[in-house]
Amino acid sequence: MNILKPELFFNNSTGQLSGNSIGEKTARIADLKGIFADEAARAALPQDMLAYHVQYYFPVAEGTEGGLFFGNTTIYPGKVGDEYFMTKGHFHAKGDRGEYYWCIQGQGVLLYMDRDRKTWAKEMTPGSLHYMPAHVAHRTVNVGNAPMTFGACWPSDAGHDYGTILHEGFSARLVERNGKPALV
Ligand code: M6P
Ligand code: ZN
Repeated sequence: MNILKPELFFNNSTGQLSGNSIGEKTARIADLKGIFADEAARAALPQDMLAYHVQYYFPVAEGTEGGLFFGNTTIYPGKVGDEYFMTKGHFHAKGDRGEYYWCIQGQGVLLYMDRDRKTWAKEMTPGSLHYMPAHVAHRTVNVGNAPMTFGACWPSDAGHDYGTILHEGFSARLVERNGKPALV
């Protein structure tokens, strides 16, 4: 019997995935309409500017019960007006599914919001580990001046509900005040 070679690699220092079946998606400024408070500032930025990049590994089809998905997200440093670059943020389409995030590089903040719109925030710093409970929306923000990368692991049937956040937003935002991140 042969010991097989791994077909998938995770770089522990950069968080990058490599292998045959890695998917990629990007979010450019053009894709983030309605996400930031200052729409005029967003519209004034180069629309092809990269805000964040995601790599993912889906070993089973999306929606399959019982599997796990794995990925990373790199948010580039930048601001729309005074609001830091961040992910769209989402609840899970199957709301009772949780998720793990862990910070690999850079300085970030994880925003959580429950169904009652109660929002709280956690610092993300290399090595920090974050559990997102079911029914809690999550969004990540790069508050540093270098790329911020975090890993993620979530159930293959969780799905993404972006609509709720797009229409109702989070009840708090991360902006720069006197050169420092502030939750407003
Ligand atoms: C993490 C995971 C992904 C998610 C990505 C970007 O890698 O939670 O499921 O797609 O972050 O976040 P969003 O989908 O909110 O833009
Ligand atoms: Zn999620």
